[in-house]
Amino acid sequence: MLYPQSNASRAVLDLSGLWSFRLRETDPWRNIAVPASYNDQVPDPDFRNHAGLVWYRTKVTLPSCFAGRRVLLRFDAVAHSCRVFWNGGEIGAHRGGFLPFEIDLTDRLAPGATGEVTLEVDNRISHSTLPIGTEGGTAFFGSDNAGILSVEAGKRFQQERGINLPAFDFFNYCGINRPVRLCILPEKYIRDITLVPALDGTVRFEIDAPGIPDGETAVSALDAEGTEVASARGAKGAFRVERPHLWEPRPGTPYLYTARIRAGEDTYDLPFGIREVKVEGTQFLINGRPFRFHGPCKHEDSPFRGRGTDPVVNMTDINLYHWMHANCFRTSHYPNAEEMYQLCDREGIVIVDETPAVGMWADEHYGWDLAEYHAQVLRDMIARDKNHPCVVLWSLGNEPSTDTYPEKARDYWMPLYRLAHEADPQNRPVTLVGCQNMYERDLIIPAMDVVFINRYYGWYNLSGDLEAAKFALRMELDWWADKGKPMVLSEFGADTVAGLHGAPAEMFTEEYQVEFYRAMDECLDERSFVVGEMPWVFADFNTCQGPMRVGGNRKGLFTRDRRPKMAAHYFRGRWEKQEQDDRKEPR
Ligand code: GCB
Repeated sequence: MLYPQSNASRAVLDLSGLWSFRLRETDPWRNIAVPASYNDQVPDPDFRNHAGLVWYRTKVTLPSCFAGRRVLLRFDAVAHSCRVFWNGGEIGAHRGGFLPFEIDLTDRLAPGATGEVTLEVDNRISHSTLPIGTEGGTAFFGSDNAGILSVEAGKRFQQERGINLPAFDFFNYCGINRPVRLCILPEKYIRDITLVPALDGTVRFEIDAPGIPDGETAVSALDAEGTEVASARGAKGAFRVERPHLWEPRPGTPYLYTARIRAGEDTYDLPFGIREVKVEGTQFLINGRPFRFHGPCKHEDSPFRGRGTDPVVNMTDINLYHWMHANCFRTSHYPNAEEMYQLCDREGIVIVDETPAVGMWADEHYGWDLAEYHAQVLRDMIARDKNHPCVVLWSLGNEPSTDTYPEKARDYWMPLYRLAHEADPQNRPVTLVGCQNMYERDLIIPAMDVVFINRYYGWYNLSGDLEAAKFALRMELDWWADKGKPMVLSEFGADTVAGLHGAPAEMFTEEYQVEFYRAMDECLDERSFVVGEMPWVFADFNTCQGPMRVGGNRKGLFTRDRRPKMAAHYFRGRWEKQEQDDRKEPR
């Protein structure tokens, strides 16, 4: 699905602003800002902790100058599922809170007329949503005191009120988290574009424009100055850019071309980069050169907006990545807003794109009926993000159980692994992010193109003892060393209260966070098959309440309002040096 665009043949009307909102069907309507999570916009625990349906409503007018045009109502993301009503009648529904969907309003909204759109949004999480809710089981953190009569009764009490606790460690921010727009297009229009660039400048293309003859379809490639450098006719084929400027994941060099597509009356400008991603032996290659991932994982989380999209927050965050000399992040634990990928295309930051399959750590989860829906989400994510040069790797999910029933895990994940390869026209490498577990029993994580493992030696285990943590990590790395795969330490971190200091360094102090990273890095630097480190996490973030969380998850290198802790300075120095080394001689 193409991102909305205003150009010579298309217009976009942004429906951001104040909408009417209510938590219960019987409540009076009140104001709420869109796009943003609703949870933090009202200082009322009902808003923060609500589990169930909520309603949004607004008026939509189509200016009369758009007579004869096709009109699509596009939602970039509504968490977690919703039904859409037009003037009271249901016109569509969508499952999943992190990917876009659109509804055709052409026959419903006449030029010059006004209609009313109402959304019934469901934020409940369960065994059939991604991410996963507990359905009365153990929350992500905290003791479940299984078997104690009164505690079990308390859990049933929660469940009867529709409350499933998140089986994941981030706040269940919900609502219309991303922009809503009216897209006004020619009656027959370009529905999708696929580009597959190669290093020699050849770009294969396919244009999906239903009802428009191939003869009326063409593409021209423009360089960064807007000069045409290649062209081709037809809906499918290839063009060749001579002496191409490559898209490189380095600040200042992510060269972007534009594919200007024409089909009938419609036109669409799609930025693209020429770059190649490959795994060879224990190396991850971008444009044939070994690439080392260094950048913290990232949540969509900020004060006031919750998980709501904000271009200023995005820009600030990416500039902090540049400040740290970070070159990548993982969209932990769901596909991010499309604006972020556009920004990273332009800024040369690499993205590992992850589905919202998080919280599948319960041993029994392979018995749930999720595989088909998971496959759909994976397909949709790839369809949305396939053309972005910044996306170099797909992540099928985060930290599922893979060691209790290794065969069941294999039967669940391998079809998804194959699907990701088939669905991606650029055939990027695929991974699944592994939990700290009995890795020697695991059949799945070692089978991925790149091994991504999350480890908390020195934090959740061997707590406070960094010598023991190093000993254990080295022992594990020995085990991975002969698997012949590139590896990334895809999470490691320590909760740190900004401003809390200690000599000697103890857990939760800024000094401990730095010592922790220094200790882990010492082990990683000894291994050439380790091609990256992704500290957990970029910034402190909001999460569910629990005895191990004081005002959210504090493992940020930055506070939630983006002030650097000492560890941010540590990585800034380390990654600047790595950046210089990488420039000098490829490993
Ligand atoms: C993990 C999870 C991440 C958590 C993190 C933590 O392994 O992947 O979602 O937030 O640990 O801080 O515990």
